[in-house]
Amino acid sequence: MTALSFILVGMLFTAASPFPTTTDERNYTTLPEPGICGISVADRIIGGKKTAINAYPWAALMGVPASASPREIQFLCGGSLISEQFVLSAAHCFILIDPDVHDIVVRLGEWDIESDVDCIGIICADKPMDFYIELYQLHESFDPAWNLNDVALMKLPRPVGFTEFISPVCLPLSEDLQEKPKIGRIFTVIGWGNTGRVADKTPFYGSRYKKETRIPVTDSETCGSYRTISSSEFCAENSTDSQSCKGDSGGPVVAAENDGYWYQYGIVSWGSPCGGMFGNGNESAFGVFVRVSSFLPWIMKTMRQLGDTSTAGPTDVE
Ligand code: 4AZ
Repeated sequence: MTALSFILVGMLFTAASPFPTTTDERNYTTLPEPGICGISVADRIIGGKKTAINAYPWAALMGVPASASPREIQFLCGGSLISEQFVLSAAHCFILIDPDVHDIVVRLGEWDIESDVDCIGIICADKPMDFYIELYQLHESFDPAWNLNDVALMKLPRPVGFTEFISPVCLPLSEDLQEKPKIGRIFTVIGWGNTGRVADKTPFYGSRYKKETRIPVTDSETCGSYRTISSSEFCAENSTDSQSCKGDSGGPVVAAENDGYWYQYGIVSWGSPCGGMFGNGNESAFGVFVRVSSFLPWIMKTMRQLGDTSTAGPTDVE
């Protein structure tokens, strides 16, 4: 999404429901434990910032069949695998979809969109897997005008088996991981969004390779020129060289914790025009990210409502 072209004066927004003070363990049973989730090699390919071929195996792409050639997929957004059957993304990704289009595709296990089997040297990944989404849910309070509560969940048609190239990210379920991210903390954002490098583009999408970049958390004022930043969002990025961009929306913002596992703290939502207002890289840059910890109750409730068939127990629909 490009920058919202209006300015908010003096309005305050109600945040999504705060996290409950008592933690209901039962809610968490459908999400994987650290060790099942959060496994990634952390080495980076310096320079191009392409990820390693097996890094961040939860990174997903979301798209629709391309109208010009329906056997190809027009990717629209990123997402993240959070369990065997659920992919987290941004709600605004779905308003980009033509109402006549009913086929939404999630791709897992991708690295290079342009090649069938991805290899770096002699190391090759499994082929990516495409799933048609049966069910998805946008946050009930998603506000498309202001991009508030910009969260969505998609349910895969069947549980996906985890591999070296497809496995979930952990969510910050323990209370110590739910604090507001500290200013200056470095997160990693992952996606196939625009890079400005024409040579790396695909015909339909921003970057052909899965990419990562490191972004610092900044104070909310940095992002406050369009509208007030809600407490269920956080503000990050301060340089046009290292930021999320069009096509990264819905994708994960992650960090490795002391336990060695990777946790998802943010979802790419919106921000200043990437590359700067005039594309010369000189203006200030900012990105606004959905704060995942503000939406844990919603994620858990929605997983149950959509029916989490990856657990043995009966589905507890509210
Ligand atoms: C976009 O257009 C977009 N750097 C996403 C993130 C940011 C800017 C734009 C923030 O989807």
